[in-house]
Amino acid sequence: MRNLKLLMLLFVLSLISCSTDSDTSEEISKTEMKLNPRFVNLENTVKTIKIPENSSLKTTLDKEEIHVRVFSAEYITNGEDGKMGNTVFFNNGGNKKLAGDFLPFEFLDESPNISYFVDQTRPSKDLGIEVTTVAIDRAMETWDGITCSDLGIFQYVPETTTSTGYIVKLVYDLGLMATDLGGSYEYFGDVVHSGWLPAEFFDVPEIFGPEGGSDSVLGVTFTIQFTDEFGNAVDLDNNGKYDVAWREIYYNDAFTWNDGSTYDVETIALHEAGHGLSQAHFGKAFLSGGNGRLHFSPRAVMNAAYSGIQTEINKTDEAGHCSNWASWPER
Ligand SMILES: [Ca+2]
Ligand SMILES: [Ca+2]
Ligand SMILES: [Ca+2]
Ligand SMILES: [Zn+2]
Repeated sequence: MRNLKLLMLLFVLSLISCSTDSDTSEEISKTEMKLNPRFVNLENTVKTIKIPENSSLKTTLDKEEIHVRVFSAEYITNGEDGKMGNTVFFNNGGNKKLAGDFLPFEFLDESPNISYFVDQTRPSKDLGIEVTTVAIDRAMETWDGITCSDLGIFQYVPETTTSTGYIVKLVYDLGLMATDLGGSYEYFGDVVHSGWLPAEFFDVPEIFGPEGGSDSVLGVTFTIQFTDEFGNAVDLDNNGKYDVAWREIYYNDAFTWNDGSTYDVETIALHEAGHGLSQAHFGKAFLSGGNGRLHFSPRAVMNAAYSGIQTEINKTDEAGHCSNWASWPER
């Protein structure tokens, strides 16, 4: 009986302490934000691209051309209004989270080293193309500088001089966007920074959802994968991952961009280049207080929303990078 009384007392005390906690502690009022990836059907995305002269695929396949299609999109938000970045899979009927990765011994450029290209035809409204290009170069060098991997990141010299962008051409050709923003179904490097696009692109509902993303999405990386002539995904190296042809990055010109302050080009370029190097979003997102701002635990370059300048690789970012690239190109 005495034990029961003691138990009751403890129970009441614990109730009191709980209610006190929820009034004063931010920990309790934090809400974890979780988003499931979206799965989208897009018809007629298979395109034939010319295999560049120096590509090992040209000799292996003994072909002039190869087929590609869009595999996924990963976008980062500005972290306001509780809106978080997400991943979209263009699976056409499937609803499985799939993984894609570069081929270690077959490639469209001249080596297993990672090539990149910065489009000079789509500058931001806020900064000169030379300023944003140097910021993107710094971001690429930061990933290259990680010592667990030897990516040998280099600047690709494309065979054609048209503007880059399978995606930007595709959305126009499919009638998903009214304005022709150029682009071409050609290879411009493993990781292509395709430049700044207007709000119209970031409001294409097939990619960014029914609400559109022009007021929340800062940048997006698309994965373009190899397919057979019928558009079926291929896994030429049999590693259980679909083969990535290249990745394509776009920045939202509806935001104001800066070099060294918010919204910082190098920070977003570092994040997008992380996707370019096969890394997914990482870190738990919390909504705290009433201001709709997202906070992350741990804070990392690969968080799904912007939370201020990050131009150095966080420990968890590095762990993710190394698990994927430490033994590249041997697997
Ligand atoms: Ca390469
Ligand atoms: Ca390195
Ligand atoms: Ca594969
Ligand atoms: Zn992202």
